[in-house]
Amino acid sequence: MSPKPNAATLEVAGPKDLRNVVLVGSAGSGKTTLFENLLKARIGGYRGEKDDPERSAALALATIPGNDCVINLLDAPGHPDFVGELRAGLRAADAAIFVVSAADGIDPTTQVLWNECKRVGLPRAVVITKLDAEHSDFDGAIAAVRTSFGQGVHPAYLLLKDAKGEIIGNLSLLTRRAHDHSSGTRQARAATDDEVSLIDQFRSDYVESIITESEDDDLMERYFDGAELGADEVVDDLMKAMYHGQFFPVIPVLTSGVGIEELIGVISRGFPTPLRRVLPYVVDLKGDPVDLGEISADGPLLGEVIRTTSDPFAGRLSMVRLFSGTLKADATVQIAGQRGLFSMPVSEAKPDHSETEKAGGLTAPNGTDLAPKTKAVAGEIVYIAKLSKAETADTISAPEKPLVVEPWATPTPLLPTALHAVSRNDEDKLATALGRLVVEDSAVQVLRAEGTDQLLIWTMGQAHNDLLMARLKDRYGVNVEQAPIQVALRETFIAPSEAQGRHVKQSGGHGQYGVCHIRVEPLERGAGFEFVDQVVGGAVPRQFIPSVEKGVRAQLEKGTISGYPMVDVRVILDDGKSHPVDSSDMAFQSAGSLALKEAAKADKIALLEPLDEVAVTVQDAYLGNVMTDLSNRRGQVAGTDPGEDGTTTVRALVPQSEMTRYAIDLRGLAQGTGTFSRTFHGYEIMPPAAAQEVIKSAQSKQG
Ligand SMILES: Nc1nc2c(ncn2[C@@H]2O[C@H](COP(=O)(O)OP(=O)(O)OP(=O)(O)O)[C@@H](O)[C@H]2O)c(=O)[nH]1
Ligand SMILES: [Mg+2]
Repeated sequence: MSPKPNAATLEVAGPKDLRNVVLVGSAGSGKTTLFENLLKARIGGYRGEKDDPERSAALALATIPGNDCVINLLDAPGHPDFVGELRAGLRAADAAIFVVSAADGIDPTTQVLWNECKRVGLPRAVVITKLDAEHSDFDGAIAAVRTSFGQGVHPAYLLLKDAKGEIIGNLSLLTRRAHDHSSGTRQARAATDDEVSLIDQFRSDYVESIITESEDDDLMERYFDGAELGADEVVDDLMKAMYHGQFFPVIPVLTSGVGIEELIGVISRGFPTPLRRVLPYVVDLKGDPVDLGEISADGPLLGEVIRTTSDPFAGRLSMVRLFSGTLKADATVQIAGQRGLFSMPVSEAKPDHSETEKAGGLTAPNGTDLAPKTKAVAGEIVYIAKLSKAETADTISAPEKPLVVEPWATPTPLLPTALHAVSRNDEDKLATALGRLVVEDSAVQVLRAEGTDQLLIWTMGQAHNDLLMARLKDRYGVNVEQAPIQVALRETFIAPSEAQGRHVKQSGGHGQYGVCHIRVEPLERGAGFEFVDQVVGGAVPRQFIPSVEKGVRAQLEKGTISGYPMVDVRVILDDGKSHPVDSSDMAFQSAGSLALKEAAKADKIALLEPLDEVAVTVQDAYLGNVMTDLSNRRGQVAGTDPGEDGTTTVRALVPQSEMTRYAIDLRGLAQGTGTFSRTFHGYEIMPPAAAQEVIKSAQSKQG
């Protein structure tokens, strides 16, 4: 028999004693309420503040004693902006509870998430909430859940109602017992005859599914021979049935406490232990696959950084899920973030790295507090202090046996906003504050835009953006303003042109004299700038030819009619005039610059705009919407590829200026089921009407 976990300190003896569970579901479905009620049931007071935007934006972790086990509960955000936290939560957990509100049903995003969990075979259960709300009914909710999640969904309990129809408890299909809360506390009793006959309408279906999905031949044989199976026998098979990822018990839970103890029971006896965890792909530092064999506390150390927080005083704190081995509090660990080993894109902001560092203390949640620990074993979720080099999704292993886990796909922030500090004082604090935000939140990127020099913050959506702005102000005291995104346009020539540039000032004293003639020819996209010297007979003296080029280049930088730099042109200097005394470097620079301006007649010039290669993946039902919208954004569709689970990916070239709010707009277009990526493609000519707008506004600015 395995040693029992100590409920007082929640000390875990081995992986068998643990259950790691994440609560997922749409925003407002009742995850945090359920989390708090589970805490309240087992450890008394809880500290959570509901409807706090910070609370709905981040993964929360707490530990409660289960029935002969310790339960690590993770509460994930439901809002799609915080999907990064949700993904981290799925990585840390061994099973997921889908929290579905009977009043609101299942939205397409939750459906997508279910399909994802199905693909990786993550064991799941369903909790139905808001059964007390008007117009909500349990049978309807079950039917909806079945339609969305499939036939493997089976209610484990029926509702117990009083004469007025109020829900006062539940009836267990398995044990045929009633849990009655009408007295204010939970009273368990044998079901009455009437209740039993109700239970028996559903019981055989439920039991049969468990036995079938657990693939327990012995029990199956006895069952079909007509033997009456004890609840305990069947419960033992529940974990197997859930583990196979085909059987999903449904537990109705009310804020009055109905269903809470039963849920803890199902988690304790039905949810898989960390020993059952299907490990992500693991390699060594050379990228060769490593087989860790059976998971155990004696195996090689393997953990993954789930979240990172940083405190100005305490430093960095890494939440780490241990998959294998044992971690000692003062151990020196190997930290590796090596996306390159898995052919994943490596960003400049987060380069691949691998180094050792001494852990600065080990803690684990005890209820909602943190308690120090001397060691932690496979399956535990712990906090390691002061790993200054560890980032979210990095692997923690032993320096003698360095390992790297294939990181989960962290979402790419796709909503850019431009920001600037309000005052000088804010400016001074801004860089440090942004640096902190980026460390804590792997779904935010900050960069200075090339071409426009705007400071851009890329987030997952409006709610994420608003939260970060609030953090800047409230936590770091930095006031910022947001501005519309500018797109880095370019000018170019679309037809050959020529002009003379004349800089002649000879009124007394030392004059200035420089005259040049240039021909300008368009070049292909991306060619940049070419300068060709075709001067014959010293019309422009040798020493002033570089001066003309310098003048032309300076004007290219400034552009000619729009204020945007000019690219993709060849300038041929073919003639000019000079003066033996008054010619100078300055005069010829000025002549060069004037010549380019002169050559830039309105009909010879066009604006270029940056285009992105965009790939949008949506459920087929929304494909039409998305295609129409892309063409409204002046997108050129390059093709469509059918994908998994009734999705299609559309590839298109779309002007960047049309993409700035796409992260928000796509949600509406595809009911939250769409995802997209964008990479810079190149510059193309902007339609004349749009270009005219830009030129007009540039000229009005010049006054
Ligand atoms: N009537 C009723 N209201 C509930 C129930 N569960 C939650 N609520 C309310 O629903 C609202 C949202 O609940 P939360 O627990 O914050 O929802 P959540 O799923 O954590 O939401 P996000 O964190 O934003 O994804 C709160 O106002 C709760 O009080 C329930 O069973 N019945
Ligand atoms: Mg919540």
